[in-house]
Amino acid sequence: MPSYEPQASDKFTFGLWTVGNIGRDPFGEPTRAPISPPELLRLLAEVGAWGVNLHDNDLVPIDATPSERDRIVREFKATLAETGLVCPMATTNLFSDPAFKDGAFTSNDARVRAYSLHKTMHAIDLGVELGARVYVFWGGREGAESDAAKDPILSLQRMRDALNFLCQYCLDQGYELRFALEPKPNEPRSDIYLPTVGHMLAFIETLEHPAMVGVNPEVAHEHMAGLNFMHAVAQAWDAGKLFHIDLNDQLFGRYDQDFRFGAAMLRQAFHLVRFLEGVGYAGSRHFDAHAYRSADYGDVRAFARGCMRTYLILREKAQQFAEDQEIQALLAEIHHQDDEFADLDQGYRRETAQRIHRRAFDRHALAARPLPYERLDQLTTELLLGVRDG
Ligand code: GCO
Ligand code: MN
Ligand code: MN
Repeated sequence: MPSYEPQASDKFTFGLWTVGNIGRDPFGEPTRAPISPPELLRLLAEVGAWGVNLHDNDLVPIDATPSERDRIVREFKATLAETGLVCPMATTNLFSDPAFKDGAFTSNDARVRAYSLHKTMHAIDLGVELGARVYVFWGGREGAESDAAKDPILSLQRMRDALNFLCQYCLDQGYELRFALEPKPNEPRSDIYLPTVGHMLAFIETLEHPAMVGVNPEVAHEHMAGLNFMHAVAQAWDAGKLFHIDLNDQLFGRYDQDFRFGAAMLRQAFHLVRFLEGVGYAGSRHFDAHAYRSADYGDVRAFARGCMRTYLILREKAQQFAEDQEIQALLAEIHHQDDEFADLDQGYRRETAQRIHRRAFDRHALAARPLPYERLDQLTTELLLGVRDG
């Protein structure tokens, strides 16, 4: 029986805000006492995580003085060194403080937009100081409840201006940082601009430094929109834009759940892991999830271990899928080689066009070709249920 112990090479990371979540929800007060960032690092090291990510204010309170900030950061760096954890990603909290009640970069108030740049530049400095190479932008409040209040074109322009400004700031400082934009369709706003991975990918191409900018897709966010997360990730990968990923779980049509990875839609999680491992995704596998509100810190540890363990079990299942002779024989049958059309993947050529233009096709023969997807999918189910183990 494999141990499913996480290794550094798995690049499993958690946000300070994930294991540090205190179980507050819109209807109820916290169920867990807060624990300090150094204690959270020790918890993460104990469960076997490789790294930690943070918002500026997960570590440094928003009202800290410069000398308090320096002391907190010094202590945190010492605990990183003590635990061996790395900090590969950082981000800005542009949603908690009431100043951001109408968003940050898209706020209708120019002073709020300027403050957002100020706060993000400081947070970028902090991230770089901690060794981050990816900087995430989640525009939680970049949206609206009333379309009478905010202009979507102007908001997109403001978002673009802010990202151009901050890309240029990083270039100016000589920071080697890549930006990963994280779409979400709603919550906490009624509608958030750039709601899905597809929207974000299109938007990135309108920036001044598109090569510096990619996406940070999150399972829960595409599920909230009723979309296939793996397909979104595949499109990001195809565009060379999968800079980071937020793993958690979420049922369609529910509130923003942030469940433990694989807790709700296991088949989707399997195909996602099979995809990531298949293409050789080499970035962080970041869990942006939190334990149930009913959990104590013992159960929070079980939650964190569970995220990683499920990923590793699904990775093994993906390997099994790739080695299963019956499954592979079915796949070979489905993707059978057709020599007459082998040149189709070389794109347009006049001869190919003329040949295909002239050729007669037997539609009935095409339609009669068997596609044993039922058998294939049932074998996948049985593999996941553990009844195909040799
Ligand atoms: C959410 C988001 C956030 C972001 C985080 C990092 O739904 O609240 O997923 O957790 O990922 O702010 O930018
Ligand atoms: Mn989320
Ligand atoms: Mn997220």
